Amino acid sequence: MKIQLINPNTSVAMTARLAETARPLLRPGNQLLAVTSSAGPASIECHYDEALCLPGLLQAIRDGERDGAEGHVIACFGDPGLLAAREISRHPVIGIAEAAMHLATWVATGFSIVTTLDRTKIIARHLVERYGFTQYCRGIHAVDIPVLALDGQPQGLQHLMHKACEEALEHDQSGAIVLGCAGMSHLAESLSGALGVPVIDGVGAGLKLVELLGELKLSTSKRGDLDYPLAKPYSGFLQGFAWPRSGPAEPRFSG
Ligand code: 5HY
Repeated sequence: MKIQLINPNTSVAMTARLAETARPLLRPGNQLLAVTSSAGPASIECHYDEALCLPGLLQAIRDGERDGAEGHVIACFGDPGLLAAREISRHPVIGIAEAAMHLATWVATGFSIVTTLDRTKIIARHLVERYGFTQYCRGIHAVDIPVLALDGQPQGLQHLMHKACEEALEHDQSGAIVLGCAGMSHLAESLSGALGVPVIDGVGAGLKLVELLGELKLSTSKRGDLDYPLAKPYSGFLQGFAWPRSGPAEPRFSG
């Protein structure tokens, strides 16, 4: 199974680190296609960034389908464009925030999210509410480091994250941590060992869930609202995004 891991921000260095952490998790025989969005913001840290990362992300999904991907992981904690991505693929598409939150509820009755900037906590809060995890999420905390600065401080970051997670567990009386940024992915295992609680990285979680859905032969339903988009003209610089550009990527399901 070919699984596409999409970093919807344009940091190639971050994609490389995500791929390094994710690749060892793959089941033997499966293949990882790690890609960086070719257009959009350098990092996704507000609603504006989220909105403008979408064309690049959706283009990457189209390209991935063309290249034989049989599942996609959207590696950004805001789960940008998740439902639109599902509309243009019949394969499983998983967002890392939804993946991590689901897993957290299976290993603890309450979890805390630790993310990057104070400002982006609201994006995580909106997702918690949309996914119906309000009764499980006991708190959302930030280390106040911009996404792209996560790369620059490997030593300091481990220490800072450890302290933030410890405080979150104590303050929220929670039993698990959900990492609130794809760029924290490589820290999950060491933090889990140091804190003695499950620390869940959505990138690994998303990848394993795509594998699971693939093995169970469960694909995105094309009945109802997740069917392929309706054909119509798009104008201006989005003209090329009109569906179908050259017919659906996959035959339509009849059911
Ligand atoms: C992420 N932004 O996972 C997020 C989440 C964040 O560029 N990749 C980004 O705000 O920390």
